[in-house]
Amino acid sequence: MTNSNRDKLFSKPLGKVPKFVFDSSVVDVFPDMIQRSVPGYQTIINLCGELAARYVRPDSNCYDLGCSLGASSLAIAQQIHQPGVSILAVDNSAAMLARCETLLHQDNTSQQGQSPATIQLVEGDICDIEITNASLVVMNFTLQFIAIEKRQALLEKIYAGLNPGGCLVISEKLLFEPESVNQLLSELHHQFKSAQGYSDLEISQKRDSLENFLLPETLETHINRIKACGFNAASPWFQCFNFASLVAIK
Ligand code: GEK
Repeated sequence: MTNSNRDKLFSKPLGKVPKFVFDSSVVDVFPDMIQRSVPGYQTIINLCGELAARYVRPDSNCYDLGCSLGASSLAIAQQIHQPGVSILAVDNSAAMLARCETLLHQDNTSQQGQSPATIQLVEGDICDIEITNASLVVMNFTLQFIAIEKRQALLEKIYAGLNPGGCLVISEKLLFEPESVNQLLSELHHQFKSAQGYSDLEISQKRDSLENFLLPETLETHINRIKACGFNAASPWFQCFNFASLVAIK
């Protein structure tokens, strides 16, 4: 995931800011954009590898839902030593998957394919794909882009496709109550982005672009939904400002 171009997509005044899309201009800067926008991103990706080491079983599937450039899939693959494991990396952006394929090929060459797991790229909507025989499902910063009314059905499908003892990771931007706390954590996130070199103009235009597209919910809403699907246990394991990662075990 190196050689990323610097994200300057929102650096010039855009007038009416267009709705965010995962197109080739985003793909070109994506690793830089996500590292400088999501506090704790790399920690969360690394943890997916640790969880893979614990939960992935031989002859099972892992799903990376909203895989973008495959960061989570690679972290998972590096920790898998069992035979017969397929990692299905799913995204509905053709531009993302095309770049992901190139990066996976480079990684495979540089690391000489050390993992016995295979990574298969699947172009599709995560709400439409089948999930079967899964020992690990990760959804890092993707559920937030799914229409709220589709989230329960998606979680139920994941639950049904996980084998007993299987693990689900959901990482999201969160909403907080009361509004005073939400405001504080948003401001701390803003401060984080400033410290990463984003100008106030970039931060505010990006926020406008994501308005009504990235739809955060409270931690309580996420936990209640996860439990309503039947998961035995669910807990946040990481939080930095208004970003968190949750783990749930079937
Ligand atoms: C990472 N997980 O680097 N079906 C499939 N993919 C979707 C859908 C959908 N309905 N909606 C959005 N996406 C990655 C980062 S980025 C997060 C995930 C971010 C895809 C979209 O194309 C994009 O690649 C990804 O979800 C979200 O750990 O940009 O903030």
